[in-house]
Amino acid sequence: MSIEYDRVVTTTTWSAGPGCHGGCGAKIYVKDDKVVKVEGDENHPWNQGRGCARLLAMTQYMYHPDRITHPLLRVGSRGDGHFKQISWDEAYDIIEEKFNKIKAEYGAKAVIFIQGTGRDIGGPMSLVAYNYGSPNWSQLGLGGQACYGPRLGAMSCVQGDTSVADCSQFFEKRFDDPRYELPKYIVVWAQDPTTGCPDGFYGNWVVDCMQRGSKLIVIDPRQNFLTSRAAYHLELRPATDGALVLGMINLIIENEWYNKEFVENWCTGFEALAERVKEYPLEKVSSITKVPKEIIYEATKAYALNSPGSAIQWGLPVDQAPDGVILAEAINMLWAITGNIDVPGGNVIARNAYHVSAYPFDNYQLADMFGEDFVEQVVQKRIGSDEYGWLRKWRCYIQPDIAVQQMLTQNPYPIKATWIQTANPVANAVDMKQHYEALKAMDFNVVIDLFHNPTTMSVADIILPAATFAERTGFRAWYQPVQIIQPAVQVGECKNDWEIAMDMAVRFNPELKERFPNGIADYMNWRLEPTGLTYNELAERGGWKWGDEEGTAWVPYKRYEKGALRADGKPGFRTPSGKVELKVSANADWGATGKTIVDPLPYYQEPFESEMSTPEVFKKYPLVMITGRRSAVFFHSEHRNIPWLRECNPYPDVEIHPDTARDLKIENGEWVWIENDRGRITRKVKINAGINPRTISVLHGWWLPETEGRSPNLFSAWDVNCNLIVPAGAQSRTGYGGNAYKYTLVRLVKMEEGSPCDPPISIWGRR
Ligand SMILES: Nc1nc2c(c(=O)[nH]1)N[C@H]1C(S)=C(S)[C@@H](COP(=O)(O)OP(=O)(O)OC[C@H]3O[C@@H](n4cnc5c(=O)[nH]c(N)nc54)[C@H](O)[C@@H]3O)O[C@H]1N2
Ligand SMILES: Nc1nc2c(c(=O)[nH]1)N[C@H]1C(S)=C(S)[C@@H](COP(=O)(O)OP(=O)(O)OC[C@H]3O[C@@H](n4cnc5c(=O)[nH]c(N)nc54)[C@H](O)[C@@H]3O)O[C@H]1N2
Ligand SMILES: [Mo]
Repeated sequence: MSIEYDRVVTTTTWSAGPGCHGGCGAKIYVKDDKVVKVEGDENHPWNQGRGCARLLAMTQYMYHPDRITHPLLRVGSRGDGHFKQISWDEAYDIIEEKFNKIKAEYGAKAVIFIQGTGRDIGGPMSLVAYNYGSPNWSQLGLGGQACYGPRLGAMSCVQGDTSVADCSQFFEKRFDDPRYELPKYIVVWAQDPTTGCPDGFYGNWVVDCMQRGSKLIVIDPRQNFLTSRAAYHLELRPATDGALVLGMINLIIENEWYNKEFVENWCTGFEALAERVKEYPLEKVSSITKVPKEIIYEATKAYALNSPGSAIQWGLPVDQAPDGVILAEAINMLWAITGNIDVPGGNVIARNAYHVSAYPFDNYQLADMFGEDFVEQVVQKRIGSDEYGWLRKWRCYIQPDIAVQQMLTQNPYPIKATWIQTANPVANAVDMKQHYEALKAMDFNVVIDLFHNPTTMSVADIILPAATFAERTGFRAWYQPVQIIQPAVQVGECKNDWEIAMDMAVRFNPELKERFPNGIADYMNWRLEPTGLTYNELAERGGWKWGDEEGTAWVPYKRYEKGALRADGKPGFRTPSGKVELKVSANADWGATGKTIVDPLPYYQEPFESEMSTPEVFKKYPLVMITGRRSAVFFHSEHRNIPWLRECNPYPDVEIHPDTARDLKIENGEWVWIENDRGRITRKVKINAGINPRTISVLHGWWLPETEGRSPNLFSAWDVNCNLIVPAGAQSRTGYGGNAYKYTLVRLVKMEEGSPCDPPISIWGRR
């Protein structure tokens, strides 16, 4: 398509727009100060010109008639949809007054700061929280904090560092770098990378590797683009990955397919692990997982005998398995005993270049900014920290399942207000009704968003309009490279999230103004300091800097031999023993209060509700519902209002196998109820032979922006959103991981005429 434009701005996608975890280089075409087209930047080493549907639809997103472009104050009662436009100063005054009143009466910890997924909000949001004085911030509603946190924590305990599949992403010349070797096999474990590009990993890198010769082993209960091209597809019963991995480790040890040199020199606890996995012989594992024995055997052998030099790339269902942390530890051990840590084509250690991070402060930086006492207070007072050792030691979030209970009971101390920035908990939280009630119980909720949604409509008292990535400055530091976000245009009065955070942080702590007199410009330069460049200097050199100084912690490979990983500069790993721990000493610390005891060796835990653990419930609800596999056109609850994107997936549907449809006498395209004891939702049937007959799959995050937003309808969220029937309650012993996102038991019921969304209103013809 040829378009007229007067300038092109190159930038990095992170935060509002595509929604994702970012990283792509993008080109923004501007005409008369309006964006007319957005596409991938062909010069950017990350995505090399490619761009997803959500990036291409940016113009519809930015200039959508429903976009909120001014601060809004609720004027009617909550839920009736009446808001009035106010100025930024008025909005800030009201928030300052309300928050300070709460602080005076209940203490600053009575305000919870709530973010959504891995956008760039962690740093700025913690800036507001800590300058206000509250230790409490988190992803409220993300039961068990079950998104990447469990995997990151598990790796930090087992090997002291994060690893990712080596797709050459640590080299600027990418596949052409002479140090690089292609993975022989890539095990894609519970991930659909080409759809989601999650967690700093550009999914199409897997395809790039396949095109160059890597073979795939995919572990997924549903067929997709990658399973159809895999050498082995292990179509397991959902949430039984824990049994599978222990069975694989057992096979590898039994057959001596492991890497003796690496195990002897760099691991501890091998004998204990070998003993434990004997409890998982092939026969048993096959009967738990429903994967045929031969396939488990052959796939394990292919991976092990092509190692070192094969990689595992894993996804969200690992965290969301019944004990996500333990499963993640076990998978980490699998790549360790095969010698795949930090070798070309293996699971390469992933440190941020120059250790720059846009994300939360570590305790050292916190102490520098607020003093040791404050750090101690943050760590001790954080909700859930007396129960779970991890919250004190490792991650700075509060435990979200305990937090929602505390909002409802006001025990052990009152929670009175929330600050919600980049999150839509009423449409995304596990057991959304409970979260809706908890937020309604608050005296005051601030929401910073771009559109109305079920959360803004039902609980927001003030809404602040956020800018898209195309309208703002920022930087992205997630592995490689360190790169900046540059504004192309301004839309309405929308503001950069970082600026909003800094504005409020300064109001709560005027001293911050002395430290950062130029606001976020100074703040960013402070964060970017280790690169030796300022924001403006990065802009001048094209927008990014690649860290490639041999011998540093951020340059591969075999850093454990070079002494590049540990603070003391000695060879080895950043664990207490200096080795990869196959019997995990850190697990003992997680339950340091004595409330939780965590086994140092991996084990399998059956879902709390399943055909094996609760056969009577299974009789009533014989289908396993997988929720939230990613859709390329939606990001969580977003984009249902973007015509180009909604057209690709117009209805909230449910994928079911043809045999299941036949048994239930259900036709393709028919509307059905999906129900369990928690309630029921409605969906349109989409028959898919690529899903197991006893499993159904639905997308999460659904609401219908074209329907009535005011309570009680709330954009039909109560009718179509699966989190109404996904139960809450973290089951993982560490407080991290778990929840039935991928294995809720349900049944399908044929619907009588006149469903609440039969047919939903077509939105692309509306305006
Ligand atoms: N059933 C089920 N539920 C799930 C999941 C699942 O697999 N199944 N996945 C879970 C997971 S892994 C996660 S991480 C959570 C995600 O949960 P959330 O991150 O809360 O999900 P979003 O729907 O993307 O909500 C983000 C909100 O922030 C707004 N927003 C987007 N970008 C920006 C920005 O840059 N600034 C501001 N101020 N606002 C912005 C959007 O308009 C939207 O309203 O959902 C969880 N929920
Ligand atoms: N377009 C788009 N991209 C996204 C998001 C989005 O909403 N939209 N969300 C982002 C976020 S916050 C996250 S956390 C990531 C998540 O993205 P991923 O890590 O890829 O996770 P999912 O999409 O939940 O599931 C991946 C695959 O696991 C399979 N699966 C389901 N249950 C099981 C199981 O029990 N075992 C195994 N082995 N496989 C299972 C599903 O069928 C699916 O193919 O995506 C991110 N990227
Ligand atoms: Mo996530």
